[in-house]
Amino acid sequence: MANAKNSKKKMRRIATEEAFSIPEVAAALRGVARSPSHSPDMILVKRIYDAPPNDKSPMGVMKDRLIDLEDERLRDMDENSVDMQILSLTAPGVQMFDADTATELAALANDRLAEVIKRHPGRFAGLATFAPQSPKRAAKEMDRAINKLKLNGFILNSHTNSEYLDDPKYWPFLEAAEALDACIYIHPRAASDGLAAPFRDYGLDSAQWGYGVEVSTHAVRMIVSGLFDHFPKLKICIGHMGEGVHFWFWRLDYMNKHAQDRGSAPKIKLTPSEYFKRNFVITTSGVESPMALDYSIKALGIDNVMWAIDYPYQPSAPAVKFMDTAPVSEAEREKLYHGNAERIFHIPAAAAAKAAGH
Ligand code: 1DF
Ligand code: MN
Repeated sequence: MANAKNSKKKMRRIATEEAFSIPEVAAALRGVARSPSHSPDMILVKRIYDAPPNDKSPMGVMKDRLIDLEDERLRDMDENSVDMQILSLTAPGVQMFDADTATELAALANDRLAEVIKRHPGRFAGLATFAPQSPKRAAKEMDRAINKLKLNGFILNSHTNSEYLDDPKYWPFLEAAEALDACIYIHPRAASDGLAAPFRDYGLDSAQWGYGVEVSTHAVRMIVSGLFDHFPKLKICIGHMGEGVHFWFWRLDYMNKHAQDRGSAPKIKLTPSEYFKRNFVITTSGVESPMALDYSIKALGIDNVMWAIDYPYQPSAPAVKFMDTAPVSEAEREKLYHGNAERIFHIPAAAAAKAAGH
């Protein structure tokens, strides 16, 4: 009924790139932090998982904020009227561990995720993690995560040991994700070995610049390799306003054709921008620019953009303010805030969830 109270009711807010961890994964990352790895991920891994005990710096307290699911996090959500966070195991996930450790910890993280969702119906959904180091076991875990744990999709932190998803060795789990109709969110980690050197200075390793270069390169490799001719229904999500990929549509399409004609790129059925519009969705995580949002909606369509905060790495209040004040119609805001996330991640609409007693 459209009374005054209802018309003032806040739009449902579903935040789609929200990070968490579990103590066991944090402990294993502390082991990585003390290992001789040269990955540029080590800069962040050391700062968060091997912080001195009384480090009260923003990164020093980050581990606690990641592991907390039901205390400060829920208060922050309540204070900002964030109805739901779609949780994902934070970067680099299990991708710096050996295959057996990664497979075991992925299953444990997924179990914990399913438990917390059950304890707080309507407040959390979850993207399952998996170990790309062991593609066949990853495909099995994907099946368990969707069919048994009822999770909502998958998270992958870009490259694994500097290899990308266009490598056919990873295809068993892409086939699984496609068959399960479950979207894979490709989240950043620091650049792969071959890309890494210029990102080691000036804080370029992570969110300032390196993350975007790493994930946009990953997405473009997938597209121009012809991967989506093998998996036409595979859905991939990328954050940070699409990591800039769609800014390059015209040039990508034009130059890919030349690369194909020269024989340096495989022949593919569609243009790169057509694959991006068909197989990708994006989120606004960590990009609160109305101009970038406007371009993204025009380039990709209103059905392909979802709101995100990137809690706890980014504060919730400005992300909410950005979406509350974005220059779009109310019908468009509904899609950005929750409608598209409900469709892509198979989350019951609020009314349906209530009727089912959640
Ligand atoms: C940072 C940013 C760290 C994002 C993240 O996970 C992360 C950061 C380790 O600023 O250090 O997910 N982000 O998505 O922008
Ligand atoms: Mn993030």
